[in-house]
This record gives sequence, structure tokens and C-alpha cells, in this order.
Amino acid sequence: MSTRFLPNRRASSLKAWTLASLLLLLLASLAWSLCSETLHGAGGEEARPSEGMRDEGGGMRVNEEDTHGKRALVNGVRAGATRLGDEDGDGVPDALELQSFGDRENFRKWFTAIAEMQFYRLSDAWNTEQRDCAGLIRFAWREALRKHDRSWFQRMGEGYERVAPDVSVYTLETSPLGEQLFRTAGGRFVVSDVRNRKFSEFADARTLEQFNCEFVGRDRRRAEPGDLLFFYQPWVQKLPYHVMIFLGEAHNDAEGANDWVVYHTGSTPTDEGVVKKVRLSVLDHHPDPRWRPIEGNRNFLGFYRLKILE
Ligand SMILES: [Ca+2]
Repeated sequence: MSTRFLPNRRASSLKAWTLASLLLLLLASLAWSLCSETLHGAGGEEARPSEGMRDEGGGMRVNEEDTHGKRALVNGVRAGATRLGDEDGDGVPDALELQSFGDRENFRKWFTAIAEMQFYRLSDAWNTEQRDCAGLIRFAWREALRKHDRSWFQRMGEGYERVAPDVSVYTLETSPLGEQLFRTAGGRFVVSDVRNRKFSEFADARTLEQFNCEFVGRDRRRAEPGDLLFFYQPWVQKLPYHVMIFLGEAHNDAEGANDWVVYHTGSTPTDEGVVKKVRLSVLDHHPDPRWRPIEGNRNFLGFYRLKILE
């Protein structure tokens, strides 16, 4: 019995094997087709992991053909080899924050010295159209992070000296976000913020206060050099926010004081304004009580610290 049916069984096995092989070939072909479709996509757009970023070991990066901000992001991540996380949830990539005491101190020294210098001589490097209270903060912040080499000193003009080593973790040229240092929206940082323009080269006083600083307090004894003071004057319809930089001890000081501030008075179409350098103890007696940096003045919002220094 068994020998009679053997040829048929062999034939059945051969058929089954052939069918299975064909099925495997079909499946392989289908898988290749799907894979190819995914890689090249409709319209030729390359498929990317979420947020247009991909992890290449050690850091997230974006496609280099994207915007300037993203290119800077790529460069920054390459240079810093730091992940673009936001563990403290403050909206600023941790890679942009100055994590070491030395970097924070060096930044404060450059930031305050550059701002103070504008009182003595406005730098040609400071765009005339950017000269107002928030513009002073942006300018000093940006220049503090640049590589301070010979060409930088030449560009800034007379009177500058090396006040500290450069910040070591990055310079403006290699910063995680390039020159787009300023956050313009709330929330925790996610990598799509770069694509969605939540960082900018520009920030007005309100944007600096709301998204780029942390409130320290209204007591000046808690302020550190490089902290900002904000005022809110709602009756000034166009620009109700005003900002000053707390210097503490000034670089140029014949009074031996430690309560210096520097600020730009703001510009209007008829008045380009000036940079002022005064002591808090003098502002305390400002003729208009609403400009006094004292706790009892509800128009004085208090002292704030840059998030990159937190
Ligand atoms: Ca952060």
C-alpha cells in the first residue's frame, strides 16, 4: 500500500515546496517594494523619523538641507556632542545652558562688560536699528558668546579688553541654535521647536522676560551680575516692558559700589535714546516712583536670571 502511494506523495510535496517558494518570493518582492516606497516616498521626499530628526549615536541631528537654524543645530550638536534634551523643562535645550560654574562666571563677565562699554562708546558692531532696551541685552548676550579673537576686538572698536576666558562649552558660531538664541514661546523644548520658529535672533523685552529668564525676586540682595531687571508700565501702550542689566560691581567705577545697572532708554522716531549707567541707590529716588526698583513699586517686576545661567 505504502509503495503505491509514494510517487503521488512525492508529487504533492514537490507542489507544496514550489508553492511555498513562490509565496516566499512574492513576500520578499512585496517587502522590498514597501521598503523602497518608504525610503523614497511620494513626491521624492525622504522619509524621516519624527520631528525630522534622526539619532546617529550621541546626538539628534537634522537634514542639512533644512533651514539655517537647523544647520546650526547640526553643527552645534556635532561640536558639542550633547543631546538636545530639556530635562529641567524650562524650554531651553540643556545643551544651550551653561552647566559649569566657570562658564557661567565667564559669560557674566563678558555680558556685563560689553553692556557697560556701550555707555562709554556705542560699538559699531551694534546695529543702529537694534538699539533699544532689549536690543542691548541681545547684543551683549550674543557678543559675550562669540569667540573673542583679534578680529572680534577689531570689529567691536576701541576700549575692549579680555575680561575673562571665553565660554568653553560653545561659542556663538558652534552654539546648538546658532544665533537664534532667544525662545519666543512657552513650553518644554522639543526638537520641532527649531522648525516651528520658536527660537529667534530677535526678542523684545516681554519675550526675554517670559520665555528666556527665570524670576529671582524683587529683593536686590538676591541679584547676581548679569541678571535683568524688568519694569512693566501698562500706560506706555506700544512698549510697556522695559529691561535693564544688573552689573553689580562695574568694570569702570570710581565709587566702589556694587549696585550698578546699565540700560538703554529706548528709541522713538524722534529720539534714538541713550545708554545709561546708574546705581540702584540712585534709581531708588527716581522722580517718577514707577521707575524705582523697589519692592513697594508694583511696576517693578523684579530681578530675573537668564535661563542659560540657571
Ligand atoms: Ca533646559
